[in-house]
Amino acid sequence: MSLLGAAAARAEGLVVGFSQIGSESGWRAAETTVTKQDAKKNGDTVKIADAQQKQENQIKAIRSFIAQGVDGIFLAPVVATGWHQVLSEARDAKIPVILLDRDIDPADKPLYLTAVTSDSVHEGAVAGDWLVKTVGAKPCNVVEIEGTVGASVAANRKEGFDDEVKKQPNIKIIRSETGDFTRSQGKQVMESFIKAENGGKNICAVYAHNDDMMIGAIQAMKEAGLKPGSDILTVSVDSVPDMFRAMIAHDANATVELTPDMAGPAFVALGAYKSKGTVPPKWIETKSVLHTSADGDLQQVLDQKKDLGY
Ligand code: GYE
Repeated sequence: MSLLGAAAARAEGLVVGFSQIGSESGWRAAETTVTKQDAKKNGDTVKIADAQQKQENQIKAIRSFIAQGVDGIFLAPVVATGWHQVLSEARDAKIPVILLDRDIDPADKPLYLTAVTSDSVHEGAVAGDWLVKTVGAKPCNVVEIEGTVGASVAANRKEGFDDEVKKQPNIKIIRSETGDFTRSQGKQVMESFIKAENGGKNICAVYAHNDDMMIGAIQAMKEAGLKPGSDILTVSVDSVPDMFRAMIAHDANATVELTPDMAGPAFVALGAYKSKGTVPPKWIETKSVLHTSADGDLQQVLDQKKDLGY
């Protein structure tokens, strides 16, 4: 059955436990909001446990959801490893687990029903391709602000970007450090890059694994007297409203969009599985779209974001 068909037959009144990572980014906050909206719209109940970025809190939340006998568990895994034990407990309790927005160790694939995520290697490649096309043959030193260490999306966005820019010998990634997906750490990391690279004069572009870190980096560039978006090019991932505002103000150049509505397809898949035994595909992929400051429709796209939990 197609997922749309499954949507029509969606079972109502599901009780779902959602182990959410935290609220490290604007995208994450929107995902939480839209999950609550999805549940409400369809007569389901979602219990959200905020793990404050700690895997141990996620493990505790999952155990508590198992004890409560929920119909299903949504898990946004902060890191990729260390899930085997607790997901085996969910399987033994016959409670289906659906991953949202990040992946886990491939060896643990049998322990979840499906994963609703974007292709984060592709997102990195889209960002890299934009940079390659934008700088052409000009020499370009790139600094990279990485996401949370151990998170699948950080490793994948790095890999996709690296592979793409490797094709152009004039582009070099000169520094790479984690900013843990937060604005404040993105700013700090950029400050240290600027200091280490001749007041920023050696830097041609910044790649950040999410927009929030880039917004922090934009702040750091401005405070150092640099013009983000022209002195230093920017490309990041998420497409949060503040990044659209930054692009409209010409402080930023490009962002790869991913939807914060990962729970919508997860509810559909869980409903069809619970009511009819329909086994969903192992991966439900959401789309990634590039937006740049040269687009003519930034304001319209920004206005539409209100429907996405932003
Ligand atoms: O891009 C970032 C967030 O896992 C896809 O996590 C998600 C990422 C998102 O903190 O902003």
